[in-house]
This record gives sequence, structure tokens and C-alpha cells, in this order.
Amino acid sequence: MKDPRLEEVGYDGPSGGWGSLRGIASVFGKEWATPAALETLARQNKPGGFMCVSCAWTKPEHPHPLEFCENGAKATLWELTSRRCDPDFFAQHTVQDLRGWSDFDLEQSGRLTHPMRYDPTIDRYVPVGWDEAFTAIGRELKQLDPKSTTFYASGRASLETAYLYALFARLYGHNNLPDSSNMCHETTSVGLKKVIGSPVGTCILKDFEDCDALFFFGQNTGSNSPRFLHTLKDAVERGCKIVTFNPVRERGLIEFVDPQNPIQMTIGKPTKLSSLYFQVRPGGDIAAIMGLIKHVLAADERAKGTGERVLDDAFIAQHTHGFDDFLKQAHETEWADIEHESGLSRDNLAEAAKIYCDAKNVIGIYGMGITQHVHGAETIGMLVNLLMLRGNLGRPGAGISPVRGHSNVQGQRTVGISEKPELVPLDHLEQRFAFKAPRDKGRNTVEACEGILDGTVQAFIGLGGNFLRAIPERGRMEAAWPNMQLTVQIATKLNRSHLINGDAAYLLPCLGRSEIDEQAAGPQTVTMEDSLSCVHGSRGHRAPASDMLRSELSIVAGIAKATLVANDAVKWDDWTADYARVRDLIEDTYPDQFKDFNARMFTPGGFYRGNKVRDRIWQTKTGKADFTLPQSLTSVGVADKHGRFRLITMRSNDQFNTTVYGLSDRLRGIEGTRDVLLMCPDDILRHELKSGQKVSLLSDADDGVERRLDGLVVTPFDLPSGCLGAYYPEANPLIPLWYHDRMSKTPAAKGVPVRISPMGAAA
Ligand SMILES: Nc1nc2c(c(=O)[nH]1)N[C@H]1C(S)=C(S)[C@@H](COP(=O)(O)OP(=O)(O)OC[C@H]3O[C@@H](n4cnc5c(=O)[nH]c(N)nc54)[C@H](O)[C@@H]3O)O[C@H]1N2
Ligand SMILES: Nc1nc2c(c(=O)[nH]1)N[C@H]1C(S)=C(S)[C@@H](COP(=O)(O)OP(=O)(O)OC[C@H]3O[C@@H](n4cnc5c(=O)[nH]c(N)nc54)[C@H](O)[C@@H]3O)O[C@H]1N2
Ligand SMILES: [Mo]
Repeated sequence: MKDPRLEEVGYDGPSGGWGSLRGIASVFGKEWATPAALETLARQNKPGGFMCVSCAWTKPEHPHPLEFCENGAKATLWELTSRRCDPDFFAQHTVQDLRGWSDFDLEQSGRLTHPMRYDPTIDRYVPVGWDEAFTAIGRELKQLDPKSTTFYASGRASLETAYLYALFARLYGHNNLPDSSNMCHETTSVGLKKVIGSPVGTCILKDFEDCDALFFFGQNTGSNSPRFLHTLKDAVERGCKIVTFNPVRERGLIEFVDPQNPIQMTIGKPTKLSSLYFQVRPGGDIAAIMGLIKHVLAADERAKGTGERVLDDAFIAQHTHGFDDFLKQAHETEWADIEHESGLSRDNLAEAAKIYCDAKNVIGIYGMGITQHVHGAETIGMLVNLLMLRGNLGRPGAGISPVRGHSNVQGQRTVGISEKPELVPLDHLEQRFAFKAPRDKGRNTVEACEGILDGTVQAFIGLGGNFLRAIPERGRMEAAWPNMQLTVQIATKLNRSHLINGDAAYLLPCLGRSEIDEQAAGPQTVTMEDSLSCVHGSRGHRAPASDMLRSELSIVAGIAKATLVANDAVKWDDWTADYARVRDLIEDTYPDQFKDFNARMFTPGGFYRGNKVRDRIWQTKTGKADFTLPQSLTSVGVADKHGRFRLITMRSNDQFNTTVYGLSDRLRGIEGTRDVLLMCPDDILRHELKSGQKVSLLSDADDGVERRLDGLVVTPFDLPSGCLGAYYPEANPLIPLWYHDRMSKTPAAKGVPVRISPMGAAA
């Protein structure tokens, strides 16, 4: 009999349902349902309203009466807080003192209200006028070598702001434009582009109405893109099958009750989502997909005599490259290795392969469970291999759909936030703005961190985000950060990255997306691109949290104007006065994708930017879609060894990235704490640990660097053996900076090598 103390923590209810409404209430109390807050939420993700600041899932043409989810509501309400982090607050607390606060408490201090300058003599932030701040920042930047500076963007800023931010970097003289995508779907931008020529997903919402099966890898819909649950539910109810691969049995992918459907809420049964659910080992997806592929190939062999082929031979012959070599590798791969690396059995994979073969149209879906691995890009290549066998690319109802993170992270890359000069139409920009653009490759997030460590990066501007919490290698990074000459943070709320400063440091508060953005030409609209490449206008209607706030665009323009020499082609004031002019610039730079931008931005459901893969045009080196030959069957970057675990860093249902709303991970049954180490009961016994015991995690990366995290409580959880779970961002000190996807340098926040040490004991 199982030791009752090892009973796994978990949650048996469906996702959605009453629990999602209680989830909102538990963070915001009764206030969340005030008329003003509800009115704001009712405008969320609607044409003419504002686009949610939470995830990037698409906003449909026919929205629900309330087109928001539990977590979208939390993100909006978080921005609407009545608390203010004003000059009085900063007068009361030294920065040293604030460093002792939890991340939760820092953000709870409310919306930033005034531009602030760090005064090292009193270790406090003090108010500064906007012009004075811009002039001082401009003066610093003018003295620095542009190549020693770096302009980070978290993925929330609008297309208009992103376009100007990237333009500013290039006019100033660098391509150092790391962004949150570098920690997220850069694996897609590089890996997917390499094999099919598209850096983004190929599906549109209509495809989800026409697909027969969805193969789902490492994306936690219930917490991270809950509005997508409606799409999944509709698909399942018309007969589409979902096959899920995830080490964690995520409730959101098991069953769902639509909180907007009164009948289902009161008397209905939850909709069962996944037909098959595979608890793959972390990093085991390459092997699992190889297993699926072997079954598909075997089915095709069997079918050859009958005349009805399983493979789409015509597609493979006309549209792909490298099939024969791949076929050879698939045949040579042993089932024993596949079973070992994936943790799944040949027979179980046969069931999934049958669903794949029976389905006319299949969509492959994935998230961070795939992208945040050392061989993440190869895993994406494997998923493409699987899809290509039956021509599931470039036709309706089929394709590949990475689920993106921040609400405009995909769009920022579309309009020029990239360290890779070849991805940006520099010739056009040079001509349009009469300057010589830098042509050398800039720094991505990992390279920016390397530069901060070795002193070659001397200034950091952060357009949103919480860089020092989001990146790996926290210990060394926090120590090196103050060596910079200048740090500037543009933000809505105080966070830890604002408490570690360069010699000169500024904290510049900006408007949130639900707020009115009044400029010389009147209230402004901004635009975003969602996960399915649809572009939407967004207009705030609430009074700003403080009179002193400025829009992100005007702050970028203010710094740029104070930094750059005058240039008649560059009109910061005109652009700030009327963002329609910036949209004209975007249309001029990207005419194919943004035709009639201003006229189309309020198209219900957004306007689709297009994707050549839908017409089976492959913008790759070979001019075809390429089969990938994986170099290894695991996407984890270090070998197995006794005592070494694979740690997956996870998001709870009560956080948005580094912003922690509360201590309830409702859909996993973890309440009241984030200091947990999730572990399977067998491993707890095998390693002579006890449920409830406090332990430390130590980096096991064989590089001699000590990285540790203390005070985690061993918590039995349904996970594959050899796998541990802990929360992001708390666990980030354990990830080595060099532990990243080989092709794209996306930090590998899943499959991190660690070992467990009892608290207090030496390693
Ligand atoms: N509410 C809320 N919404 C969010 C966010 C948030 O923090 N909160 N963050 C936003 C951002 S920026 C992003 S990028 C997305 C992130 O959304 P997701 O892509 O869902 O990212 P994660 O939560 O990190 O983890 C994804 C899943 O991968 C699984 N996994 C871990 N390792 C493996 C593996 O080796 N193989 C497989 N198959 N699965 C694995 C985990 O169990 C988890 O269920 O969500 C966005 N939306
Ligand atoms: N271990 C581990 N590490 C990870 C991940 C993981 O799964 N595991 N995920 C990675 C991923 S996918 C991502 S995207 C990154 C996230 O990295 P970031 O994007 O840098 O971090 P966020 O937590 O989203 O940023 C939150 C802060 O943004 C500011 N903010 C909020 N709204 C606005 C706004 O409208 N404008 C401006 N200017 N500021 C605003 C607030 O000050 C808030 O404190 O983390 C990465 N790090
Ligand atoms: Mo992300």
C-alpha cells in the first residue's frame, strides 16, 4: 500500500467553470466585480476596445459577450489597481530596503506615477522632470559607444512603439535588440524558419474548425492561454481528437467547463479535451515523435499493397527535401532507445499514431515545453517531419501553431525588433530615414547577458519587463549589473529589476493599455499582432493612473530625440502627435503585410498578415520544406547520471511571468506557497526523502559554478521519474547562462540539470 504521506497533490476538477471565477475573486476580493472594472473587462479583446495585456491568443471575429478569461481578467485588474507607487513611497524606502521585499510585495505597491532618478548618495529614487530625464539619458548615451548599449523589449509594447524603438537603435548605431522572445519562441523564429521558411505559425482560426486531430506538445492552455480552451472545446465537440504530450497532467488539457455557458456551468458535464495524454519525460519529445513517425511509416508499408497510401507521396516529392536521409535515420532508430528517452511505450505510441493516420487534417501545437530545451529547434523540426509525412502543411485545417506568450511579442519581431540585421529591410530604412544603418549582428538576450558579465555592455534600456528575474544565471547577473554606466527602465509597476542599478539609473512610468493615450492629434490607438498573425487595433478608455504618465511611444521618442542628431527625415514630435503616421511608416516598410494598415486595423478578428507557407511557398535555403535529422533523441543538453534530475521550471495559474498575483496554483492543487519541489512519490522514496521535508536544489551542470536554491518543500506530485518541478522565476538562479537552445540561444528553462541536497548539508 502507498504511504499516505506520499499522496500526490493534485486537482480533479475541470479547468474553467466556477473555479476560474473564484480564482479572480481570490486575488481581487469583491472589488473585481465593480461596475467600472466590469465595464473595462467587457471591452477587452473587442473591436474598438483594448487588447488584453495577458496572452497572445487570437481575438475572434465574433467575440463572446465577455471575451476574457480568468488570467486575462487578473492581468487587467492588476493594471487597474487603485494603489500608487509614488514619490512619497520612494521617499520612505531606500532601494536597499526594497531589495528585501518579495516580488509580490513590490508589485503590490501599485502603479508607478512619476519619472524617478536614482540618487546613490541617499540610496533612493527621487522625482525628476521628464525633460530633465530625457536630456540626462541622452547625454549618457551620446558619450557611450552605441555598440556597448542594449535596448531590451518585453513583448507588450505596441507595433508602433516597437517600430520606433528599433528605428531608434539603428539610427543611434546598433542592432542590440534583445527581447522577451529570445527567452521564449526564438526557437520558433529560428528553428521553424529554417525548416519551412516561416518564423511564425501557419494556422488561422478557421483551421481549428476544419482539423481532425491536434497534436499538443508542452503548452499549458488552462493557465497560459485560457481563451484557447473555447477553440479546443468546440473542436472536440465536433469530433476532433486531441493527443497531448506533457510530463505534467495539466487539468486544462484534460477537461473544461465553459464559464460563459450558463447551462454547462450549472448542470452540464465538463468537456473532455485530450483523447490521449502522454506523460513524456522532459526532453523526450524528439523520441516520442520519432516513435510516432516509425508507426506511420510502418502503416504506410502495410498499406502499400492496398493502393491507399498513408504517406502523402506527392507532397513529399514536390515540396520537401531530405526525405530519404530521414527515412534511413528513422529506420535505424531503435525502439528501445525511443522508449527509454521518451518514457513511453511502443504500443501506446501506436494508438497516437493511429489517430494521426486516421485524421485527414492535423495541426501541431506547442509551447515552452518544446522551445525551452537545448535541442528545442530540432524538436520543432521533428514535429514538422511528422506533419509533412501526410502533407499537413499549407492546406486548410492543417499546419503548425506555436502558442506565443506576450500579447505583442510576435508583432515586435515583425516590425524590426531583432538583433539579426538580415531580418530587417535596412536598405529601405536607410533610404527612408537618410542614414547609414549598422550591418553587424547585434546581441540577443543571452549575448546581452554575456556582455554585461564581461563589461562590454555598458547601458541597458528596458522597454517593459523584468529582465533580471526572467533571465538565467541570476546570481552572477545581479552581481555584474551595477557595473553598467546607465540603466533605464520603462514600466508600469515596480519590480526587482528596478532595484539593481547602473551608475546612472532612471525609472520611467508609462500608461497601461487600458488607459486613454491622449496626444496632440487626440486619443490614440495602438496595434498588436496575435499568435495567429492577426493584427488588431487597441484603444484604452480609462483615465490614466497618474497625470504624469506618458505613453511608451512618447517615452521612446523623448529619449531618441535627446540622443540623436537632428535629421529632417526623422520626426519624433509628429510621430508622437499621431500614431497613424507611424502606421504609415510600418506600411511603407512592410507593404505586403500591412497594406491599408490604418483603414484595416479595426477589422473584426483582426487582419491577417499572411503566410507564404499557406500557399506552399517555402522561403528556405533549399526552396523546399526540409526534413530534419535530429542529432540526438533527447532535447536535454546533458547526459543522465545518478542523482541528476531534470528540472522543469513552471508557471502557476496565479502569475504572469515574473508577476505573481497570489499563491494559488489552482489547476494543480498547490495552494498557499510557491516554495515547492514537485517530485514523484517513487523518487521521494528512492532518494530517502520525505514529503514536507525542506531541501536545496543545486545546479548539476558540471561547470564548477555553484548555483543553489534553498528552502523548497518536497511535495509528491504526478510526474515522470527523474523529473522535478519548481516555479519560475524563483528557480532561475539554477539555470546556467550557457544552457540554451543550440540554434537560437533560447535559455533551456526546462530539463535543467540539478541535484537535491538536504537543507543545510554540504553538497
Ligand atoms: N496566465 C498566464 N498566461 C501566460 C503567461 C503567464 O505566466 N501566466 N506567460 C505568457 C508567456 S510570455 C508565455 S511564453 C506563455 C507560456 O505558456 P506555455 O508555453 O504553456 O509555458 P510554460 O507554462 O512554461 O510550460 C509549458 C508546459 O510545458 C510542459 N513541459 C515541460 N517540459 C516539457 C517537455 O520536455 N516536453 C513537453 N512535451 N512538455 C513539457 C510543462 O509541464 C507545461 O505544461 O504563456 C503566456 N501566457
Ligand atoms: N525559468 C524560466 N525562466 C523564464 C521562463 C520560464 O518558463 N522559465 N519564461 C521566459 C519567457 S517565455 C518570457 S516571455 C520571459 C518574460 O520576461 P519579461 O517580459 O521581461 O517579464 P515580465 O514578467 O513579463 O515583465 C513584468 C513587468 O513588466 C512591466 N509591465 C507590465 N505591463 C507593462 C506595460 O504595459 N508597459 C511596460 N513598459 N511595462 C509593463 C511591469 O513593470 C512588470 O513588473 O521570461 C522568461 N524566463
Ligand atoms: Mo514568453
